[in-house]
Amino acid sequence: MAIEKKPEKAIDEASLTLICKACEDGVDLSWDRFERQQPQCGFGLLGLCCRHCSMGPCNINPFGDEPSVGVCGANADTIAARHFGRMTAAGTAAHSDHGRGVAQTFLAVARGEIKGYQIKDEQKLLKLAMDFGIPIGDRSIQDIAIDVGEKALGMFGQQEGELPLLKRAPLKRQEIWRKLGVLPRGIDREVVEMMHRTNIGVDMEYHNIIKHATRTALADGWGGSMIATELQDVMFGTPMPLVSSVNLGILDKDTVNIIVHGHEPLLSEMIVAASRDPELLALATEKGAKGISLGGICCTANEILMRHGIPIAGDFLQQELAVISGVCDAMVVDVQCFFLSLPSVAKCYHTKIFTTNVRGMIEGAIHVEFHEHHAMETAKKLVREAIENFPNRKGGEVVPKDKMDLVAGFSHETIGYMLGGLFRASYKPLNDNIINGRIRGVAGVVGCNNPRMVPLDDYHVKMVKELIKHDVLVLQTGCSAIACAKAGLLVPEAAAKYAGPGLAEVCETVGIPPVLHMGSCVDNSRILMAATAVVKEGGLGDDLSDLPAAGAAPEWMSEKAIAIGQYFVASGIYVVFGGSFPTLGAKKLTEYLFNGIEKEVGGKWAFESDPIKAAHLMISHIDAKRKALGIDTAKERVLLDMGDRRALD
Ligand code: BF8
Ligand code: SF4
Repeated sequence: MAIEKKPEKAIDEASLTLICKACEDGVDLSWDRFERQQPQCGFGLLGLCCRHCSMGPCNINPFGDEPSVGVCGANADTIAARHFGRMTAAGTAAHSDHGRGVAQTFLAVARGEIKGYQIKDEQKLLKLAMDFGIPIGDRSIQDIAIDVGEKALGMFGQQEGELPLLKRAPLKRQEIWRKLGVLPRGIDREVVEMMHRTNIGVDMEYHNIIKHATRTALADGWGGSMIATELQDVMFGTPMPLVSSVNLGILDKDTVNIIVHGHEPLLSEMIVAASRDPELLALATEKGAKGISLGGICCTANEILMRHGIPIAGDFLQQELAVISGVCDAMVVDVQCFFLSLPSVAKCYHTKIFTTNVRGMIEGAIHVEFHEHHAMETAKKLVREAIENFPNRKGGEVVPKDKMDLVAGFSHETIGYMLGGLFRASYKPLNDNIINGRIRGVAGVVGCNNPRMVPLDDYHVKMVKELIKHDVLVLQTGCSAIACAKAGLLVPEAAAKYAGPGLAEVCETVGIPPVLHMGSCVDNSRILMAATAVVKEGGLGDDLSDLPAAGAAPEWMSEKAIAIGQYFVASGIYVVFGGSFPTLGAKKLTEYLFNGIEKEVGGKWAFESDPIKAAHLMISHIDAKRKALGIDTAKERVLLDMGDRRALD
């Protein structure tokens, strides 16, 4: 039985309309399944359940009574730390396997082995080559690209030394990592070692387990994820600011609607091209449709939004709602963050669910396997399938009216151009505005949705509004960016409406929103690069941990979020999570993650279930950093030169 109409499930009208329709149609949604899981296992929620061997499962009593240890003797801190370590490994593996796929395709493109992809951003390729120590001279782009591809692919299986992109971090940060012994040697190696250490009877000392979680997470943020972002930009183009729209109202009753959902842009880039193919457009007309509309869900959405302005249909928990509209003719998924429920939801309508990646199959879906060697062929096949399915709509479709404009496309390079001027990319104006206090600090707000957190998006939107109201510039990725876009925070006009006077002034002068969309979850590496650019610009300390900056994943649910949080903490950033936190039952471990670890890496974790309080934890941290930098009271300390003034005028 589906739930009754429960308006408290979402804050946007489009979702509410379709949640209501699901209810009328008797279709189960994630919120229904979540309710049926209640009460959830308290041991699991607190990180006190272990099933790493068949002497277990073992649970630890959270109230200090027996049992206080598992059969092997592992206590609460060991069990929760092992769990945390494995979550970090899984998250790192997900981002990095994505990165590996991109690197393999890139290398094949560079070698001329596959058609359909190209090298679009040569400048970025050359920059990457320099960071890899690859000679440029008068070598051809193709030769350089082959070396870059081989080097990138080699990072996954590298066994010794240090991953090369960690050299992008401020020198002081690199020294901290080196001294602690957490510089990752190779991406796969750290993931494998994390799995080894968390086996029964290996690493039982929670500091030591977390130390390796740090090494593993760094292999994600400054390794696998960064490779994914960089090579995708080289192949598909580095994003530039553009305008588009968001929410389920982007579906169009009169056109063929194709939703791409998942993470890797290798296929979705081709679907964008295929959806514009004249033959397929003619076929759509023949079938009675007025064209082909493409929309995205989750990070695939962010990828094709950032580079092509393709509208976003929704965030993580809107995936079922897109099908429930009755006008989604095909949903194409690749890897990560889709529900097994999709084919059963689709049964009530006409939607065809396609899986495309051998790593991500769903019972009941149609599998059309994607290989980059036949990328366009597969993309055209999928678009054709959607068109052929258009006449099969069952009637009773509901397309919500609600959609919102947004501006996206803020790579760390374009932030430099937007703020520094078209001919002189620079972070100086941003630094100056942080130093003079117009911008109080910078916050990265990222991550998922979670039916634990109702209404949908509420925590994201409340937190981000509170941050910008207090002059904190917000950088976003993932579903959090989609949530805030739906609420109208990603348009320049949001500055006057929601931002504090200092931030609003800067945004209005430059013409940017107070909330900048930086892409998908692997693109959190862009935030690392932006933060590094701020440090390197000068005037705000000499390490990432000196910056008046903080991070958050308000409605997180995926293991990927733990990996991201840990690499931000390990990079010196204060990170707040909402909803739940996976170690709360382990007191010493939690105290270490929330406090002790700061002495080692400069960053630390926090958990706060109230969005306003969480925003103020971040603001207090930002203020403490301002004080430490001596910029807490000084206003207008820095005199702008004429170039800066022109850039700001
Ligand atoms: O990788 S934010 S729900 S879509 S895990 Fe998934 Fe979470 Fe969305 Fe992007 Ni990221
Ligand atoms: Fe229990 Fe230890 Fe086995 Fe975990 S590893 S299930 S705590 S015996």
